[in-house]
Amino acid sequence: MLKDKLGLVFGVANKRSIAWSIAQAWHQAGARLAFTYQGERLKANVEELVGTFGQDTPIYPCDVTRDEEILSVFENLKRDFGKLHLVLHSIAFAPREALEGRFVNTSREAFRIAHDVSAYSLLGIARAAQPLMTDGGSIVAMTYYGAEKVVPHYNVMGVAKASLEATVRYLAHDLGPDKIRVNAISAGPVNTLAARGISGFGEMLKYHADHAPLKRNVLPKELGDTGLYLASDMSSAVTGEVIYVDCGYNIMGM
Ligand code: NAD
Ligand code: 0WE
Repeated sequence: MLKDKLGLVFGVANKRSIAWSIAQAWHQAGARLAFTYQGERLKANVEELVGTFGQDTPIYPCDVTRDEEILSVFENLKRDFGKLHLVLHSIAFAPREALEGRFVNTSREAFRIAHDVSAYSLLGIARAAQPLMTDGGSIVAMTYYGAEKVVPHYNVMGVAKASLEATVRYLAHDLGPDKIRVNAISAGPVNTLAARGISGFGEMLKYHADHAPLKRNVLPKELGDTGLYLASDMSSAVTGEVIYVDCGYNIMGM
């Protein structure tokens, strides 16, 4: 379904990363992929994972808070691939203390960091990707229900995800004439590195499974399948959307 497509994946930290689930789906559908990693600490992990994709899989360092690192990724990609069809943005961060205390106590600095890493980065990446997406393309970002309803302790991340979702819509409008689609997947809770840093995450998974219509949690493979749909021509008239892949949790009123 993605034969001859070239893709770039942001946000693989380890094998549990949502980015890795979607990258596997894209790879199995025939796409050729490149990856970024956040810092030296994660380089070996990403190298080992992409080793299974063959030797010609480029990997580049990229801390998305640094403009010059985003630009350098796309300079390298221009040299290695020449063009680009698919981008996955699967990145979020807020300082830990902002996810623990009361929302009202969020500092200016924690607010800035959460929005810079989790929302602005999509815009910075989309701007740098656009000149390489000469055949059109698909940009996919990851979001969470805390963007629109209050999830206790998600705090400033919820506000940053609301910004990310609005950024998806404004980018979809702006890049639509270039045949570039921009969408987000709103995933139910998944036990990843980012999630395991949250106290009480185990109870959250159980609560979600108990209250979702399907009475279970989302599987990584199911996020991969939706990522594949959004990357492929199966979704050729879909842009600016937030697609819920949460076993139906978001439809419930009580
Ligand atoms: P993860 O820890 O595997 O992935 C988060 C990634 O963000 C990591 O690869 C990390 O390196 C990267 N990152 C953080 N700061 C960065 C920076 N400054 N520069 C570059 N990269 C940076 O966790 P995950 O759960 O796979 O998270 C991926 C995405 O999915 C996030 O946007 C998250 O909000 C979203 N999401 C997660 C869940 C969940 O329950 N796990 C649910 C819905 C949405
Ligand atoms: O987007 C996320 C989590 C993103 C995240 C995780 C961390 C942990 C370590 C962002 N920043 C940090 N900073 C750290 O220092 N999710 C959707 C998973 C998640 O996190 C929650 C959730 C859910 C769900 C936090 C509180 C309540 C629910």
